[in-house]
Amino acid sequence: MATAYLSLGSNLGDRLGYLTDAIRRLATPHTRVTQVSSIYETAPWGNTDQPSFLNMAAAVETNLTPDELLRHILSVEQALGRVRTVRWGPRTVDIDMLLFADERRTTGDLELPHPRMAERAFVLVPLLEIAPYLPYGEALDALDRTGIDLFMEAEVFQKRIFGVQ
Ligand code: GSY
Repeated sequence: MATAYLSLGSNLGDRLGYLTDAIRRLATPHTRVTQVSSIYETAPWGNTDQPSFLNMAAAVETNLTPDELLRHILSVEQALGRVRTVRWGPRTVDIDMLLFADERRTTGDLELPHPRMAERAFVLVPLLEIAPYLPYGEALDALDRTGIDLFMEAEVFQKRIFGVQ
């Protein structure tokens, strides 16, 4: 089993509904969602002329390979109506694989660690909430966190996804 960390975002339609559905669909017999972060409302980065995002992070334990997990992620995005048209444009749901165990890759469709994760506070704030031991604290300290607001605490979101435990 390997642990992978994912970043999720949505800025179209029922944003919270898309994130909830995405987490439920990520969970399968081969992939267990072990942690979810709080949800943050974040100002758009890149193309700023689009609605604000809800962003979160999740940890999964999986017996898939990185490429198989990527295919699973893409199938969840597609099931939720993600259409990859405008680069950095609005999306129902976006799921990025940030880390997969100690895997390092600098070429191909899947680069690991995600090549731009250390530049984005909307990725690192939720990621370090669930995994404060990851070596990205200094990177986050150097970033501007303006426009990142708590939207829903992790415990409340967990109950929404999995029911009361
Ligand atoms: O890179 C993921 C999609 N995305 C986001 C996002 O998830 N959050 C914020 N705040 N801005 C973004 N710009 C893009 S593209």
